Amino acid sequence: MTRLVVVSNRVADLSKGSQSGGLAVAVGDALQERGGLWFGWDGNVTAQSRRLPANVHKDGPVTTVTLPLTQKDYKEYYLGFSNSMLWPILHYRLDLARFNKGDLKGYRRVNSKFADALRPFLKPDDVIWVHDYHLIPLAAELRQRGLPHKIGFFLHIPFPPPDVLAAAPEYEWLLRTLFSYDLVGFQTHADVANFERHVLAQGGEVMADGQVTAFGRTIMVRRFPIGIDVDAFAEMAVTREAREEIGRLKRHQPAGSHIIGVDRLDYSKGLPDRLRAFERLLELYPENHRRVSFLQVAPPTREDVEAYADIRLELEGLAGAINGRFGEYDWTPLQYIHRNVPRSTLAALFRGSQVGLVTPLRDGMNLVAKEFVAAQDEADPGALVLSRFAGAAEELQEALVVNPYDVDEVAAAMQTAITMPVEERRNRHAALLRRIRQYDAKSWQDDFLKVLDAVPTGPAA
Ligand code: ADQ
Repeated sequence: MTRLVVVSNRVADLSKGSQSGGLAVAVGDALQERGGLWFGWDGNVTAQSRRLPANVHKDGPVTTVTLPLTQKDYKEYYLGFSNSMLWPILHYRLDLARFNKGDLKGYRRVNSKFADALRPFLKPDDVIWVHDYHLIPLAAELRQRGLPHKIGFFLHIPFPPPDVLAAAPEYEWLLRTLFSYDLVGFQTHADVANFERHVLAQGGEVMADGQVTAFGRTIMVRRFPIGIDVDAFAEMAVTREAREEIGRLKRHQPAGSHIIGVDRLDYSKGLPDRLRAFERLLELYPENHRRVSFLQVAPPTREDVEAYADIRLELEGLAGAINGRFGEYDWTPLQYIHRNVPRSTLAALFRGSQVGLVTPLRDGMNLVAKEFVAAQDEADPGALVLSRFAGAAEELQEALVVNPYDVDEVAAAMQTAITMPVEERRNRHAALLRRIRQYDAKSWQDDFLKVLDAVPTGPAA
């Protein structure tokens, strides 16, 4: 089997095992199995502008190679083009996108630096798997250096239609660079369909078997909905420590039903609308007073980007207003935690809650929805309220699927979830559990790598 090289903006700590989520679980297994190399930013920002040597760390069959970013790279590539331009545009938030020519230069510069730094570590037969919006032009940079490797790309976040993405500066260049890959993977059918619209608008061709031709090159394009390690997450929810956590939750918040939300504090996650929907629940269905409590865990993220500071203030204001209006000396309707929480605690909190509230305005997939399902007690499961704009809604149709912008609809779905008979909860949960098992983290990475291994490499664009 050929060696796997994973490239992503950040490199996860594989030694943390089940404590790490997302990408670490999903690609960690493949790296361990095939042997491989994980390359990316080490998370440090240096004052020096001269290039520092990469840190190389070998742990069994896996080598990690990481680099710091300079202040300028951090500002332009990371905070600027990646997170103040691409992230909002790819989440359909043109109103929040901030364009700056210097940022675009920085984005190109860091992709070029990554290609230079990665090159000496590559062996002729390596298969390269690049992740996410920070690194869209990386394959084009590698091809410019004459590298003939098989290269796949997976986009973890949504891919919007031409009318939206065309607002990105150098939009055609960005699209063209995707054609330097051999395989491009998206989370959903909707994302693949959007990509095909771009291709047709460029005069390209879309074939029935997933092959797509444009800019003189044919590549494979497919959906690979990312999943979780269901058993590992479920196990975390039933340990002795987890049972104690659930006991504590119930003692401190003895209300009858617990609603839980867990998201990075990102404007794409729809948190202000979610809090307003909870307020509507208390207005429209007063029987929930003293009986329902809502815990929102929202750790800080990208606080150096302006739009993120704004949402924090908005959320704190809303949380205070709701508790001020409805709270009693012995009932706090809403708890808001602005911190990271160990994943084992999250698993316990999911299991101890009757309603999982996952209402992003836009999300590539949303793994929290799948984790909530995995953590439930099959005999007495909680119900999932899920935004139709989360990629997960394509698969998780047995959830209560809602429009997150319509706070009355979300409040009504919460009420349905709170009052749902156990039989219906069991049926819905069994169907959801089947779905998340059908295509889990392992199937996702196996499937992507199987398709990447099988695609022919075309001539470099
Ligand atoms: P994210 O936007 O980060 O990921 P998500 O898929 O929900 O969103 O994954 C978040 C992960 O972080 C989950 O595993 C969750 O348990 C964990 N987490 C959240 N809050 C936490 C807290 N307070 N403490 C500890 N852990 C916490 C991006 C895309 C998604 C896509 C994933 C994977 O935006 O759409 O599903 O990548 O492709």
